[in-house]
Amino acid sequence: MDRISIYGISATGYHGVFEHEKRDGQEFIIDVVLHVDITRAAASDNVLDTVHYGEVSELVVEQIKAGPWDLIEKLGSEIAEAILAAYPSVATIDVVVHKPQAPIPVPFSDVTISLTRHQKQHTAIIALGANLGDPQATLAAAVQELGAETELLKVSPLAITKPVGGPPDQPDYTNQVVQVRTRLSPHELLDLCQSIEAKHHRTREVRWEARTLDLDLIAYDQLRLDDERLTLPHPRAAIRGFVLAPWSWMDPDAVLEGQLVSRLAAEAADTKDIIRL
Ligand code: A4P
Ligand code: MG
Repeated sequence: MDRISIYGISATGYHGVFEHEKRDGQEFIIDVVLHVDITRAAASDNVLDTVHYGEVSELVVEQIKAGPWDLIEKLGSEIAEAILAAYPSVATIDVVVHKPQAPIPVPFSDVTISLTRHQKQHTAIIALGANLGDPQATLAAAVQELGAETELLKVSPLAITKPVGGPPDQPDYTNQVVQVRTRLSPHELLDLCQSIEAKHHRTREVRWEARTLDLDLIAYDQLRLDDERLTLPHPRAAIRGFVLAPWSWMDPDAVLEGQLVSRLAAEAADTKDIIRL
């Protein structure tokens, strides 16, 4: 994995076991190494596609000034957790906390703690659909390809469904839903879905036209998100029987935004025409 490293971020903090440390403060110096995929930023040359090192440095200073805590172990851990929470694309972070003015009664040049923390695992629901080529073979390959990059937790039975929206006279769809566990961020998971679509010759000309493969990210933990590339949960999932029915077969207790998926499936207009294979 690629790395972004920032060394020597410093600020006054009030951490320490002794009262005078909490009263007078002293300098803390932090090094952070972010393990993050920078391929997309390298291609786009756009700062929005990477982790902004200026913002990370400000977050580190905020943590130095927070607390105070007794131990630099705690400070290091707080820094790691704050950065992982703010930047889901950071897979792993290394943090070094230096406390060169620590109250040590012999000459020394520095004291440090070093720690490494990983991004938490996330659970996501992905819906697959195809109505061109050999849909069943394509879905089987796509599920395998998802499984190579994430941990497949559940895979639904296949559903044969009538096309909803789009140009008339399309073939019936085959739809399926999977649940995965992953350390990928929502956008990295969308990138993965789109790279698998591309591999199966997905083209985009007319909205909701027939397609060799569509992979939609339906839900990612309980995350709500709306930017130019990604809306979560998927904005139409709650009314689409072709998503809800296979999802409810796979997981009868599944919930989408507080609503039971099986109940939403029963209410969706297209559910009555769905055949379970
Ligand atoms: N995008 C935003 N949020 C998401 C998300 N949560 N997951 C953006 C995936 N993509 C998301 O998607 C268009 C853009 O939406 C992407 O560039 C992405 O950045 P797309 O895959 O190019 O186009 P699409 O799938 O045709 O659009 P959309 O709006 O997702 O379509 P729907 O609403 O999912 O409908 N009938 C049956 N029976 N079975 C089907 O599978 N599928 C559709 C597509 C219509 N009718 C169908 C089926
Ligand atoms: Mg799609």
